[in-house]
Amino acid sequence: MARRFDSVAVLTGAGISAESNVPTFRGKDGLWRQYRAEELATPGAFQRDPILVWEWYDWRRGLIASCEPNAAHRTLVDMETRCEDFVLITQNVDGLHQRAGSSRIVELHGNIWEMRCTAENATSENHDVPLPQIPPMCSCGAPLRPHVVWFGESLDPDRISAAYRAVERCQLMLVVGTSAVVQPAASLPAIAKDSGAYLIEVNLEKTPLSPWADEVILGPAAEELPRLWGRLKESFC
Ligand code: BJW
Repeated sequence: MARRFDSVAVLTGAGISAESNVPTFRGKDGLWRQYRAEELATPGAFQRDPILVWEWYDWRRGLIASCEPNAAHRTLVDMETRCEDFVLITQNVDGLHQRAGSSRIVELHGNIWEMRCTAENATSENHDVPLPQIPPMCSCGAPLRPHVVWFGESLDPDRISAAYRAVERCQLMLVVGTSAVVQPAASLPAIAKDSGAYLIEVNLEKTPLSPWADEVILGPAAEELPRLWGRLKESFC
């Protein structure tokens, strides 16, 4: 590859953690009991039935706690180490990028290991698995909620601004393991492309983003990302 990339942005979704055995949202394993994410990851669902929603998160926290980062997560650590202007934007809440060793991360949809008081909005870290009490309660007496972004909720303005800045200036954007249907994250690659970036998508299947990509690599991220890195290394930063 003759191009040189001094600035790199990466967008990841649930597919990058699939080979760590974290279920994706929209795949065949994307259902918990009979529910889809769209039915549980909403403020309305939490208002109607906080116990049901917390049971879902408790189940996911238990699963994620037993999972390890995979070769795709580790490849992104290598890229970050090699490149001064590197931003990893993730929609994932599982914390596996941090556990792999990534540090320049924008967590667009929050983190499953953080909770927020529904009365005072104070946030706290919590790694209890399983949760001793559902719903977990704040010391002020109000229920806690997961500190994540649900459908219909706004993303943290500082985080989405950081993501926009990264995609507007990057020369290379990698999009890994996302169905590219959930906004505003799904629009980030198009912004990068419009700003002149070279766009590479890695996914098991084509997505609405694929027609815009300069390269679409079909295959599992834990195999394809290390292979892609082997090819890109010389063009990096
Ligand atoms: C592999 C693989 C392997 C598998 N290797 N690949 C504009 C138009 C229309 C609607 C909207 C709009 N703007 C906003 C909206 C509304 C809504 C939205 O986008 N709806 C769409 C569904 C249409 N967006 C919002 O509400 C957002 N808020 C917002 O925009 O506020 C302002 C506003 C509100 C309302 C109206 C207008 C403006 C908030 C979105 C929050 C999303 N939250 C969740 C839950 C987070 C907490 C939690 O985890 O519990 O985020 S939903 C869920 O989807 C989660 C994910 O981060 C997100 C994306 O999913 P992802 O990562 O792409 O996973 P999958 O499962 O979909 O895909 C996996 C992919 O991996 C697949 O492609 C596989 O092929 C692939 N794969 N194995 C490589 N081994």
